[in-house]
Amino acid sequence: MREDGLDVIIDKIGNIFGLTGQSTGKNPIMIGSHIDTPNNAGKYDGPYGVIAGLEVAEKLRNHPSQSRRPLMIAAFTNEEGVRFQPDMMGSLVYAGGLDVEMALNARDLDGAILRDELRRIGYSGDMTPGAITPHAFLELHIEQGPVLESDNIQIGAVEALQGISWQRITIGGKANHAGTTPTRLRYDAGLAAAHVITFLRRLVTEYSSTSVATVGQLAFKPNSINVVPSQASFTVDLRDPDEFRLCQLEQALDAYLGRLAAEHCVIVETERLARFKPVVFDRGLVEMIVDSARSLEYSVMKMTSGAGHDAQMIAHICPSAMIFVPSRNGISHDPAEYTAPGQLDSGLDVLFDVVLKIAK
Ligand code: HGY
Ligand code: MN
Ligand code: MN
Repeated sequence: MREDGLDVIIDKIGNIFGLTGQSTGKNPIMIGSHIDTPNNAGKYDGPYGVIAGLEVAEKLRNHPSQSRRPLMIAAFTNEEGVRFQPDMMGSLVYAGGLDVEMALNARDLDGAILRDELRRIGYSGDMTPGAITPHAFLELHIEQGPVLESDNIQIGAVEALQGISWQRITIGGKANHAGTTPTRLRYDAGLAAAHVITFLRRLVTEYSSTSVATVGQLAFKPNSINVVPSQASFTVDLRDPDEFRLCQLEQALDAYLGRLAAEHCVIVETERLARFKPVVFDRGLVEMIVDSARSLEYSVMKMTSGAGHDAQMIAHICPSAMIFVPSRNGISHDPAEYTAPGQLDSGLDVLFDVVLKIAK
């Protein structure tokens, strides 16, 4: 950002912003995404939207109709929420959905505190999160799913984003010898966890085709080959585009955990890690994206995002929308994540055209 001559400011949660042309004194058009990833993931999810912002700033700098609005390129902190929860943390704090001091107290599984880690890497900034209200927010992002590729569509005009519920479940059983303990005398936390995982798949399969459930992280204690697990700690990620259905999934899981505790004589504790309602993006911006794609002769479709994004948070403080480009084989959050250069360019073309429209 500095090499491109942007004024760089860092806020208290480590969000990185590059500003141009703020002399007009108007609220900026914000373009951005995130530069963090899950462990062992791809290289497009996030960085594509930030680098595209730099490209737009570059193209606008030399553009005859110099943007009549400042640009604010954003790289939000900890969008993935893999190390510190909740996810979309930087944009959530920026949008006023989470107190910055509370967020800075987040701890990772090794006990490291976010506040100290930001200081250690030199991104504990001074700017108050939310101090600059964007005029509009656009996030260019890979789809991370199979829809655009399978429908052979070049651009996604994202009109909505599904709700997300994250929790950590800790099941307490009783450690005992793997050889001498008869089955009927076991309080096996590992077995109980396995029941929850298969219950969740049954739940979403039987309940609704739009619901998904994921247990992505699981750890046993004492985690020894010859000891019945005394503890199983795992995460549950529930999603659905409809808030009512998402609540029903959460309640069904809660009721199941109550029955499980009784039947297996184990202790079940839950900790909420993140909870975001579905979001509908700004209709006017979505139509602009459709019009720009069509005028650039790209095929385009409106769609709902299955993944969480920073736009989900910034939508609470200004008109926001997203532009998707296809993901090869619908793969993401994996090193196999890939989008071809021509596809990346088409997304940038549409983003630039929409920014010009908004600036006018
Ligand atoms: O979990 C998500 O959907 C996003 O990638 N953080
Ligand atoms: Mn992302
Ligand atoms: Mn991601």
